[in-house]
Amino acid sequence: MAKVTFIQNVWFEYIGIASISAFLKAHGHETDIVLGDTDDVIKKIKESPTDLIGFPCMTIHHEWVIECATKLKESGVVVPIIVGGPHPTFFPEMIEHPSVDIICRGEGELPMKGLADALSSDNSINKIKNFWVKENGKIYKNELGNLVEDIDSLPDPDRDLYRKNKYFRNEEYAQVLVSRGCPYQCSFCFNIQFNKLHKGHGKTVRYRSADRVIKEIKEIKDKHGVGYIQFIDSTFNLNKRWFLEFFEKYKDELDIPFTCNIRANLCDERTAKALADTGNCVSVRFGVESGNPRVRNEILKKNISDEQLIEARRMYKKYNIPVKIIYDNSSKQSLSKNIPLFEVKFLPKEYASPASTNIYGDKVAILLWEEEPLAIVIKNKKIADAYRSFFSLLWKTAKS
Ligand code: B12
Ligand code: SF4
Repeated sequence: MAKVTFIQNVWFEYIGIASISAFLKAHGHETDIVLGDTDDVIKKIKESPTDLIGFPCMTIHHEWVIECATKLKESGVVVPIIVGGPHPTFFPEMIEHPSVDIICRGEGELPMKGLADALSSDNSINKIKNFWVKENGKIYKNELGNLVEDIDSLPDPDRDLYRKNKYFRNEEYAQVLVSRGCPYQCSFCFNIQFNKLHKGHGKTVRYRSADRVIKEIKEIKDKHGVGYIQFIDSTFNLNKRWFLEFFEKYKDELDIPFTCNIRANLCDERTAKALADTGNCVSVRFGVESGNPRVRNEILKKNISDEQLIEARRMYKKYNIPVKIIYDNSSKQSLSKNIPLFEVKFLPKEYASPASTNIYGDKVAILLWEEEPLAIVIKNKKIADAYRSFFSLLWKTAKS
């Protein structure tokens, strides 16, 4: 048995980490999580020693992850440090940093079990798929394994991991994931690169069964008193048959308010009615990204027309379901000009988040908050690095 401790400075329940934790526990390992800034982390790791330290890492966090890993090593921590999540998936060269021992590309459940098994039996760790491993100065760049084909075979996310902490204990809402993957090719989203990376490694779009999700929601309601669900799947209405079956069951078996993310071009009367019939749909969210159809479709490759957005909005209005849209602040004028059905409240510029910014090596799509949106593809690594630091700074400033 090995003990794995996850570390993050974001006070948020990550479903990916909760899923890895559940898988490790199901295979006899122990898990823990430490949340806080670097000093808290060092103190807590010293108080409660572990066999392996794991950091989840989005691009926006990569500088902090390196800083914290470095300070952990400097403080005398000798257990391996592994980093997983979107950033090392697309920037595996993160392994070159002296404080990082292993990086994980793509899904983490199976490889983390392999690593925990190896650590508890003193077996070699340098052949585990999805990992790049540094050992005695040499880097082993292992190939990707297949994506988990049947995601129902994974245990439900380990909510106790976070909810044993008093910060999360009384949290009334929970995020729930019903699927993995998206087949669309929006240029600013990680899915296009994720799908390319996993070509030949199994189906990227996968669903849990409707019954399994209903069971999970009942359990978190009973065990953790959850009274509000946010479905975090990027595109909930991809599979119409699944969607209709799921909400039919939701209507019959659950009485909990929820929100979900959908794609406007996939909306129709039946699916809007199915949501309304549950009596619990608080709102749906969809990505408009830009009010300017040229920016939306030619640059961001969203592939959704103004007419489809307007029709989706009309449909939800008919069924009394509020719509929240995701768009870039800069498109204020073109949004209200082209898509008059939306009643939009704009946040001041200071609140704009770099949500529409994604940096994957030379495949960068950045929206700047100008009067008119400006999308740039950066091929030069130095400029990409500068933008990365800029957005990281923006995030730090927003936090403080
Ligand atoms: C839900 C979500 C959120 C939620 C919560 C995050 C959460 N619960 O995980 C919220 C709303 C908070 C959020 C916020 C943001 N998000 Co977000 N989010 C997502 C979303 C839609 C789903 C995440 C998820 O649960 N996936 C399913 C699980 C199973 O997969 P996973 O998280 O990737 O984890 C697996 C692997 O990555 C790996 N893994 C992950 N961590 C680790 C750690 C170790 C040690 C190992 C071995 C493996 C490993 O194993 C996991 C299990 O297989 C993703 C897109 C997506 N579909 O994944 C974007 C995504 C992760 N978000 C993204 C971004 C940009 C953000 C924001 C920066 C947006 C903003 N400007 O505010 C903020 C950051 C806030 C913060 N300070 O952390 C980007 C990240 C891109 C990048 N290059 O880093 C993504 C990929 C979407 C995109 N635009 O392309 N997000
Ligand atoms: S539809 Fe949403 S999740 Fe799918 S590729 Fe586009 S932005 Fe990403």
